[in-house]
Amino acid sequence: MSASEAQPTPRSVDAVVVGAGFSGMYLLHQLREQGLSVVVFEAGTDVGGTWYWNRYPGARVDVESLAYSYSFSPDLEQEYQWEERYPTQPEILKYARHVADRFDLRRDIVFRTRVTAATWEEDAGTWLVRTEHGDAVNARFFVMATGCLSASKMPEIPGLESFKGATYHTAHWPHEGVDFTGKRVALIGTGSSGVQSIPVIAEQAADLTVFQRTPAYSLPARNRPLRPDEIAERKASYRAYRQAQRESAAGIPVTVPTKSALEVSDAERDVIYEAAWESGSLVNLLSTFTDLATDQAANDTAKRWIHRKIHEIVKDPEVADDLCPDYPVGTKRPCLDTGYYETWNRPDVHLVNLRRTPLVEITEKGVRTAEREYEADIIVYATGFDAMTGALTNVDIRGRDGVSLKETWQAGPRTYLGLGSAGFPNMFMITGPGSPSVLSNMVVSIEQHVDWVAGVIRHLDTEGLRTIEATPQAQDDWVAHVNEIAGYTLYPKANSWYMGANVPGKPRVFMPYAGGVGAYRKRCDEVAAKGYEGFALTV
Ligand code: NA7
Repeated sequence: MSASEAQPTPRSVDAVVVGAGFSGMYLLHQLREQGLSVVVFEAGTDVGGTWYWNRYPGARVDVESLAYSYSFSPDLEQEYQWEERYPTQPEILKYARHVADRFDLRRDIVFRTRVTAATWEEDAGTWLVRTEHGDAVNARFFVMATGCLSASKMPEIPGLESFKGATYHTAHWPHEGVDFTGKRVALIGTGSSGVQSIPVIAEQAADLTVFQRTPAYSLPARNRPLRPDEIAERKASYRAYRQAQRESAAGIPVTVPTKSALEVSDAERDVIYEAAWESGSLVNLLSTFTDLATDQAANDTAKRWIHRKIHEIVKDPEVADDLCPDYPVGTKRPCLDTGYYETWNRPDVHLVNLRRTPLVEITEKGVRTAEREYEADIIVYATGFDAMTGALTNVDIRGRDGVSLKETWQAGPRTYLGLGSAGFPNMFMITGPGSPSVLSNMVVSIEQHVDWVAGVIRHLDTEGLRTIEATPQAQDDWVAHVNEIAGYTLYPKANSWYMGANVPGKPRVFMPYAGGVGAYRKRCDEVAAKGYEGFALTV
């Protein structure tokens, strides 16, 4: 069945899933294997989620392909041939499509369809889910598999509509691509999307001006084709590797550090940082010492070292200064790049530091700062997402007594384990706020959540139970625990999207769980083993 073929929407199913990214695809497969009827609604015309939408030039994953892939099917693992160490967006999308075909997923996915509302109907004990096309489906279970970075965000700048040239957001890139040849390009935003696309756009454009509010820490990816021997070796040891992923802190096994950054000599530290820089692995960099995430002085050593590196590569000292972040390393999402810092040595690439000269407005002709107007033919917005909660609160979700999820979360998201929220029975979130999610290899966290949700549904059905819902007490305790763990770290020191700081008016709350994937999984397993402790189950 082709992705675009219209499919009839059933009126009543066991489970409605929102989103056909890596979460929704695996959830569909798992629940179907358990004999449930499932419908997945997907706004795009095909599977892939993040990797369907984010087609900007240079888009790549920052986790290695042999680790950033499903583990649920050993056959899939053995059959699939990854080509690059850090695959491009088209390669990952190809993988998602392959999985959809191989497990015949598309027949239960309704494409080009956004879910607009979901209401818990107390008497029926089901969710009524509505779509933009007016379909209404009843389901015992409602799962938001909408991803952490899917509600894209345009900046709050006056005059957005007045620009007469072409405008693109990195998260809504045209499928046919964009030809920058001979164009003057303005690009706003220097998170991962900006950092990855800037070198590629610079190659093509006549001239590129980048408007930077906050610089990123970026590590050269040192991407390369995978060697046959390393693929064979991983395939021969996949089971053990997957287990190590599940037990690790970030879903990527690394050598666990044993030393503080402050207990080694400057020379020894330099050698260790240089090796991490050369390795092209973010997790290696962040795992160099025990205390980078928790101790300011320790983190300062990494910060100074990276600043030095930036100054070594970027020839203009003023530009290099502007590219040096002042927040602790790792407290905003670090980036993985190909030729990012080198690009600043090009004569046709210019940096505007918005901290010095703020952005005032978008004009007919381009971008105006407090200092001057920059004319452009194309504006690229690499301005990110209303992360972690945006996609959840964009749907009008109403739980018991018509209570709205959006209103309930006005002061910040409140969940138990990032899986459920009190007042919203039989509703689950895959990698919701309060779970490791964006601090981890997403595929590992997605699989863990999907397995857990599939397990709880199996439990309910086996025991003849009808509903499950987080208790307010368990939720309060979990929120306190998430905050307590974040409080031990330096994360709250940066204005990051982890903190909701990139969205004006969004409460400043550290949203992901920083306790590590392994420890978190253990906690979820214990909760299940104790009969879903902290959840109320009813017949
Ligand atoms: P990010 O990481 O949220 O980056 C967005 C960038 O856009 C960031 O540099 C922002 O600066 C900047 N931004 C946002 N709004 C504005 C306004 N109004 N003016 C100027 N600059 C602005 O999103 P990405 O798409 O790059 O990456 C998202 C994740 O995808 C990434 O972390 C990886 O996990 C993969 P700010 O930092 O807010 O000052």
